[in-house]
Amino acid sequence: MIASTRRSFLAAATLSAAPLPALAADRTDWHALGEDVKSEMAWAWDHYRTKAWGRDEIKPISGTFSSFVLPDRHLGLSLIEAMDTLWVMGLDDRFNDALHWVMSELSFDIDGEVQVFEIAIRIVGGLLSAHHAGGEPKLLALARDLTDRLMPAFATKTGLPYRYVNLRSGKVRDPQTNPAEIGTYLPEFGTLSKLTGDRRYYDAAKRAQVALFERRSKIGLLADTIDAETGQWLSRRATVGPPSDSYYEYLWDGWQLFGDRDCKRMYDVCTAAILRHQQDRRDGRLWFADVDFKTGAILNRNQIELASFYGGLLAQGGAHATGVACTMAWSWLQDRYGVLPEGFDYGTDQVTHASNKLRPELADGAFNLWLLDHDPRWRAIGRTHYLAMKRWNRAAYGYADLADVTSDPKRQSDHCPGYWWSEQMKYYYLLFADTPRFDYRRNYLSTEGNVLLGFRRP
Ligand code: IFL
Repeated sequence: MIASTRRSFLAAATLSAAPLPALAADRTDWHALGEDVKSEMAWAWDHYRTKAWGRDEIKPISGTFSSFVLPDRHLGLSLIEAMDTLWVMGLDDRFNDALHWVMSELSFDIDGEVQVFEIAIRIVGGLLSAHHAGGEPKLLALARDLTDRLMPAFATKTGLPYRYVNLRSGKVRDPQTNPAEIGTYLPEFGTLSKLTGDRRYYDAAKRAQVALFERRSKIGLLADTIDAETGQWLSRRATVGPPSDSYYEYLWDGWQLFGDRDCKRMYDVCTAAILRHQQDRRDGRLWFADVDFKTGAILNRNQIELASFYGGLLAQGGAHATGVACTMAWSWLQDRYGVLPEGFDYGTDQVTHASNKLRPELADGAFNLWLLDHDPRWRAIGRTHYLAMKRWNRAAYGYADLADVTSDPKRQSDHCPGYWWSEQMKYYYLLFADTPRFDYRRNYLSTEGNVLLGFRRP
């Protein structure tokens, strides 16, 4: 429970999405703000419990639900994604309630095709982080069973995985893939290998990363579409945004989490090429342009919101000043629109996609920077992100996507993505609350915000 004076500060702050004056940063009661995040999580969870229990995603305006993983079945996606966030916030009864559902209801013996990347980062990662939080062995067994069902996708000549696999038959589909869907497995699969003693998961995930790295151009860049069967590139666009973003993140993470020197070398080579060919300054702000992966020629200056995590990664990887500059450019854009649009072209100064799918990336970047240097501006950026979300995205039964961040008022749409439960609510809380349940010096959060290292059980 937070004191009423704190409540009134928070209520007043939610009235405006404009950046708060610098002075307010000094006066913010961060602990109270952390408690506010926790109470919003509990409020949204209780609506999910009533309206969409065991379903993939709640529709927060209508109080109905939608599936994500399979067209006609639910795997409790939001529930699994929420578990370690509930735990780190100390919402233990709700965590145990979710655990009970997972133990009694969840099974992956389904004749249905899933997207390997999404399942790995969200469900394998969600089960592993819940296991890290609560220690329940069945969570590890479920994560292993699910990963075993994904493994046929990695059995290619090239080592580059297919995008889809049938959970029961192992039938694979769609070799036309991209860096993120090739190389975003090592932390989850490697953790599984560590916990089970079975190397196959680590090896498959790393082989995919290496197979892509070996296909970099002479100037060290990767394009964004490739055929997993032939290993031939199908495009020439190099980007740090989707669908390449988390490939780079997981190279660094392989080093951070497992001390894998190959991962560090691959990260360093890729990053040196990106810094050399993609940095582009405009009006004093630093962006990363999309370029031709063979020549480095700029193709476009369109920025996808998902790339706003990148400054945090650069700083983690040692390019601190560049990471700060990159994050500050996205913070400027956040201040301009209140909420980041999905697409913005800094060349034309125009919004290219006006929606925002309740995205966590800028909060992710700010949190990673905070872990590194504790500069108060990262907390301030996280606070702006959180208060704007409270103002614009809060609906009757939870938090909703925005259809248009440029309209006044901003228009909501009836969907809450599963990652909301795993990502920004956790980043905000960790950023503000200074909780003893988390080791702020030695930790690891996956691309989906799943904590695979750093929880401290009371
Ligand atoms: O699933 C989320 C994760 O952060 C990711 N890509 C996009 C999602 C959030 O925007 O890697």
